[in-house]
Amino acid sequence: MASLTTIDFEGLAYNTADAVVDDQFRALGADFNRTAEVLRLPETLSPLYPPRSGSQVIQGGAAAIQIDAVGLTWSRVGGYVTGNENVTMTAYNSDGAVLGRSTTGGANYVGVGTPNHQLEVAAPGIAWVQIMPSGAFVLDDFYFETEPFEISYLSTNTFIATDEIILHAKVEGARAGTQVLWSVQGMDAAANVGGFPTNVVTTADADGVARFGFTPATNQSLVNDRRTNWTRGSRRANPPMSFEVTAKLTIDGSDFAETSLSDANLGALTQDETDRLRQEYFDYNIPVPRRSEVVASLGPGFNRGNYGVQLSVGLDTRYRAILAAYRGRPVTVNINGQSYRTAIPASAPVTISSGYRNPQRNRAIGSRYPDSKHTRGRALDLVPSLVQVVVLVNGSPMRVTLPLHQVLYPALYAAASSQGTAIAEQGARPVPVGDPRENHIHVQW
Ligand SMILES: [Ca+2]
Ligand SMILES: [Ca+2]
Ligand SMILES: [Zn+2]
Repeated sequence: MASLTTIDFEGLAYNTADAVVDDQFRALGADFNRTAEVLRLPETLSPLYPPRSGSQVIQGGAAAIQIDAVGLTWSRVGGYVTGNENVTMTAYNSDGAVLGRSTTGGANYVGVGTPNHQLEVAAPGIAWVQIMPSGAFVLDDFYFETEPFEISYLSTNTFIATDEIILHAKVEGARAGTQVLWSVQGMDAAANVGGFPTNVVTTADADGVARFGFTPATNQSLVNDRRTNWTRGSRRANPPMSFEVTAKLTIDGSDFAETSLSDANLGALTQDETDRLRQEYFDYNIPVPRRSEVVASLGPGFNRGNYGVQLSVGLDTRYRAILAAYRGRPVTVNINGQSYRTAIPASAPVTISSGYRNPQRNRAIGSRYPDSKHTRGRALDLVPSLVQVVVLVNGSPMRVTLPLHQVLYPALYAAASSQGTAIAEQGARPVPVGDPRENHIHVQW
């Protein structure tokens, strides 16, 4: 948040060797350089150059007064000047480019003008100002408005526990003693987990950038929480883990500014749907798919998971290939002890009872195998529906229903075997193909 700071130069020594303004206001965010002598009424300051506040002002020494922004740049800077000639304040950015100038327009001490002429420059990114000439002028009530202290992401704002999350904060006038302290707080699904980084000290680099990275999974409390509380099975999508990150800027050990991610114009640091799904694989301690392997839901049959996204290694193309191999397949039907050749009709339905299942859903339906091919998008459970065919019996057409276990399941098993490893199952238990207990064909690849 922007805040206005005014320095009135009261209370400074005025007649000793210390009567020079230099680093006294660094912790407030302004570093005076090239020396500025403190003058005080009536001892050292002429009444022709009256203070704007109190009894003290500063005066340029051998060179122009230069004042550097410390910690944060300024959006507005100014002060009140009385001189015996024109005085100019020039504002620069950190690259030394001129951002603006403000001048008094000529001598303004008592008797020739109006003392305490306000100089001000407002511009984004002011890193320092210079007030010239260095001769007979005094300055009082120097003020500046700091720009917001901001955090930015280097990486994206979604993640899983093993990703390093990297944040930046820009510090101005960086030098020894200018540090940024970072703290992380778990939110949403991570709200009850402690042990995240607290007041981790970073020092700005030569560009003034303080860099902080943390990897959630290095917090063993989080790993324990995920592996304990998020592997019990669920028929609903997991809520996201989110983090609030706070950065505290200190100057010479004093707190100067503080900001949080929630103050920034960034999306919250929170898991999107793809990463909530990927997080489950970490939680179950099985290989985590890449983001590029997560695709939009293929629909209710193919996606028996809890999310609008899923894994699919050819679930739809394999299903279509199995269907094509099943339909039209020659089969034999037994009528009154006599065998007749016929085929699976071209419209014979095959239902997908289960395709992709995310690990939590897989656990919720009772699977003991988190790394089942269903959680990898590499398995389908298929169920044939009853169909009728017309068979010529003694020259007369006869409508017969193809027997489920005797004809349809073996045909579907054979068709599925063309696309992967097929198993006839009763629930999760393998049974022989054609066994009356089978209730689906599981096929995986
Ligand atoms: Ca200084
Ligand atoms: Ca003053
Ligand atoms: Zn299966």
